Amino acid sequence: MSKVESAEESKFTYKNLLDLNDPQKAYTSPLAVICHVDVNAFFAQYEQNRLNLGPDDPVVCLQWNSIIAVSYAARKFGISRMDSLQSALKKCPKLVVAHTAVFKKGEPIWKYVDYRPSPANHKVSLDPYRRESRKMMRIFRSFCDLVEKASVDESFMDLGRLVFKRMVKLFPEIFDDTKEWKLADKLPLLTQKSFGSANLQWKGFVIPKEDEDEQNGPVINDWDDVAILIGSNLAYEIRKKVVDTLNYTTSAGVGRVKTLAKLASGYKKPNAQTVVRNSTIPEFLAKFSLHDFWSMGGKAGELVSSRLLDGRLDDDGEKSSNQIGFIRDTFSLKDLDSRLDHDHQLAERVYKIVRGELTDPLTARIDLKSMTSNKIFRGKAVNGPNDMYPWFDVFVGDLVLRLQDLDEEDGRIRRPTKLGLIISSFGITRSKQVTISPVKEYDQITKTLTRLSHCLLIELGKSWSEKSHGISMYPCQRGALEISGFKDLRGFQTIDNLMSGNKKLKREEQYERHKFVSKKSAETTSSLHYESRKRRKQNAGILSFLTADKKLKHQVQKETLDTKLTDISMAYTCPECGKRVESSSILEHKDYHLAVKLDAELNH
Ligand code: DCP
Ligand code: CA
Repeated sequence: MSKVESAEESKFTYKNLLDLNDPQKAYTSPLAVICHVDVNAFFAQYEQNRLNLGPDDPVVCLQWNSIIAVSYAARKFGISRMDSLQSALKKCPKLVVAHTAVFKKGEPIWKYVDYRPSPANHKVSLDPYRRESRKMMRIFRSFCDLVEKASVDESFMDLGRLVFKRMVKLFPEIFDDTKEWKLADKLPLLTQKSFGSANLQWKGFVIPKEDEDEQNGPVINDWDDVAILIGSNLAYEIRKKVVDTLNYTTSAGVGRVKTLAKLASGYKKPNAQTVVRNSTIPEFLAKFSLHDFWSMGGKAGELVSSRLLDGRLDDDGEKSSNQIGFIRDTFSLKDLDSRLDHDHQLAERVYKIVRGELTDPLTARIDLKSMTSNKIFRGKAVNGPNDMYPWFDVFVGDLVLRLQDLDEEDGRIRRPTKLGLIISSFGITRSKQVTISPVKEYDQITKTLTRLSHCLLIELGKSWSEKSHGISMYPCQRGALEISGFKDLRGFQTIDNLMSGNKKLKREEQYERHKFVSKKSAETTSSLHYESRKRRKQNAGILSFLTADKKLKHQVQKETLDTKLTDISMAYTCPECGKRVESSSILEHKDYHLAVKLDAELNH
């Protein structure tokens, strides 16, 4: 058991401890405990599980010709992401090569195929991994009230509340009923006796102090060590739950701030955790160089390196030279400020990073903003709209499957109110967006998105030729559909519901509500500008009605709405040719105009 070697009084106050119990404040407390969890060789582990293989089977995950994940068993053969498939197979002939799932051109579902898919006819699907990632998030959230998803396989957790509860329970002397305390009072002194009765064991690799005797284990000086120790137990329990329920090994880091937790989780891999006590922050940071901090890559990192490290950047000596310690011991905050061109924010960040005191908050659930399905095309693979349409089937299928997944995740029904098309050709990227009514049913979303993507393509083609000074949109180098502006339809009366009760309301009318706007200028484009001013006003009414949350109001307004829409559709006059068109034929009529235009454009 750890030895307690406390000073005469604790460094920490009741406020420091109580702050742990408040998600808004916990990360600022010197007793804070942040955990970072990272799945080992994530995609490769997924494939290993899918193929019923074990951790000793060398597995790589392949995307076309590139290895994108390497299992730890395969790493033993010296295989890395940098290897070509051929060189990896040379290093390990028994290598299990699992290609990611793919969509086939023209098909709206992804599959694992038993042949090597080609990029000309397929699009990679990362859906299986995203799904697993969400399952993991659910586990994390079942433990912890504040989880930040940092990437598909990395999350931060603020263990504050959990640590607080355990600490108060295991150390009843902290809130002793017979004693009064104020927020600013120091916590009671930690004794060997009370530590002994708490019966806590460290979990994982605890970064040792220079003079620490490894046999007796890490020494406990104060309550911050107890907090981190409890954090090491919690991290272990969470990781155990992940491996027991989903069969993924992970690595974790536990420390006072996010930067420390993140560096610590990468310190020992696979299937391990590293624990950094506040008293070992300098020893721990000495093992890293400035570039290892993810916020110190790129331009900021270059500036900091060149201004603070001068000649200390030779590759081999990099780590042993203890860059972090050098910066910490050499520059005051004022020095940093003047060396970094008086960028106060950067100077302060560097000052705190090298001390392990950069108290960044965790960003809880970032609500879904947009979803994109994307494909890079090679050569002349997409040389006109007809080459693009089958990819739209893929994009729409991909997006709808992902919406379906989201629905299953938490019972919310998130539906997009915007569809965007993004095309890149010859270094130019242009996009076009359309507003859509949120529709609940998957087959209806599929049809709406498919139809509108075709229209967007034609619209974008037009503005492309107007604005791109002779640079053709075809062959396209990249195409993407993006849905955004999500609305949660739970409890809302949607257009779908209204329509199902009234056979007169067809999808044609729904189509009428789409308004095309260019993403940048929000201009309404001409040929697809079918709505009259009056009509748009009425539609605005429909939308505000849809967002009202009162059932009674729905009932009352439903009839008026139905009448309005029927009236409108009866009175439709085509702005292109001036013909009056029956409601049941509006869509076909518009398709006719689009086809004529498209034909004219293609044969231009
Ligand atoms: N990934 C990718 N292409 C990259 C990097 C990563 O497709 N250039 C995917 C595959 C990885 C997953 O993201 O499995 C997670 O990336 P990590 O960087 O966390 O790498 P791994 O999880 O594969 O390995 P490690 O155990 O080192 O974290
Ligand atoms: Ca990982």
